Amino acid sequence: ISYLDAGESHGNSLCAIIDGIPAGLEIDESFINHLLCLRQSGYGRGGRQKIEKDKIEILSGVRFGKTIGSPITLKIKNNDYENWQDIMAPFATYTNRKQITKPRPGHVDLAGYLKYNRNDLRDCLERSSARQTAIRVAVGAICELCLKEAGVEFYNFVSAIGKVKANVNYANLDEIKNSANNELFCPDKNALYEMKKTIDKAIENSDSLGGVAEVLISGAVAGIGSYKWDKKLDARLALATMSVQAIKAVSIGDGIENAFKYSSEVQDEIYYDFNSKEYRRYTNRLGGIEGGISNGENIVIKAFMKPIPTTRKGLRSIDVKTKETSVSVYERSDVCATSAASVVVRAAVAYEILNAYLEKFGGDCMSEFKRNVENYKEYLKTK
Ligand code: EPS
Repeated sequence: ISYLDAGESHGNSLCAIIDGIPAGLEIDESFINHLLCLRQSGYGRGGRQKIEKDKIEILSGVRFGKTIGSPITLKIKNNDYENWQDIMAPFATYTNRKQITKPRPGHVDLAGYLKYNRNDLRDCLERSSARQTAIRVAVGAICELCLKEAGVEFYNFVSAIGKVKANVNYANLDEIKNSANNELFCPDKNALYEMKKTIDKAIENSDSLGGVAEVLISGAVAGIGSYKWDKKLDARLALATMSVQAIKAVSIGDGIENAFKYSSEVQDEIYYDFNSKEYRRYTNRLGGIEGGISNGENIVIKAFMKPIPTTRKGLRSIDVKTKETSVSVYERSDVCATSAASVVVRAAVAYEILNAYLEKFGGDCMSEFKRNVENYKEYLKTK
């Protein structure tokens, strides 16, 4: 499958066209809208979320509630467009209202200004804004619906905000699932309290915070991915994760901590489960992928998010028109969006997992896809 998405943060709407989703997939709009709503929530979000109420509109590729094999067109309206039409409509008459000339360190402003030869930094920040992630979540939700039918489930949560780290029990899927009900999607209630306090402090100091957003995937069969460098599952998940705004590092399982340990403290030892007829591991420190191929354990992806670059107090910068030293411009912004990022990373990796599944199992239609997955699961029990 592939998709292309478009839309400016304060433009008319966000949209995407997805190609290659098998025919016959039942589209549960409420599931897509649930994930859109989850992405909009989270302690530390900014004023924009009070304006938007993201809701999916499907313009093509679905009839009587099911996909028909043709490209699926998705749209999410930007409510805020109403307040920006005079400068964001494609043929608006020129005015320098809200023109930006003082780039924010850490944002795309300056690099985009140089690359695309614009005069107004708004031309660059509009597309790179994390508003884009709303449509990505909708694409990921459709991928998830398809994978759900093959027994694959996705869970997103937050394991750190700034210096506050959560104690996560990866074996307790219920605890991880329930974390979606609290304000930061954190499975550790004690850490949640401290996380909120540290966000309050950032608000007080006109600063911002990042954190660690995680995704756990259960039910993925062993054998997804490949030896080949660009087909390796971990490489593809890393690409998807790093493409999410403000994510600056990624690990599969304990990838980062493992670099500082002995091998005996890292590798996941193997046993055979005679009941389920599966090869299992005593631990899952490698996050379910070995040699670029899934091993049947839960796949765990950790995304490390830097603090949002837009801060009320600003940072030293220059005015690109005058070259005079100045302070970066303040645009309304979130203080911490790590919980939102966990929903976005979930969507980004769902797309990659579905692609890897379709490569292995084929799938012009859902019945073919599911039959091939089931046959393979039976085969695995004979090994
Ligand atoms: C963003 C700036 C803010 C965020 C936005 C990402 O937008 P605005 O300037 O309209 O207040 O709220 O994120 C979203 C709109 C969203 O839906 O996640 C940025 O500069 O990246």
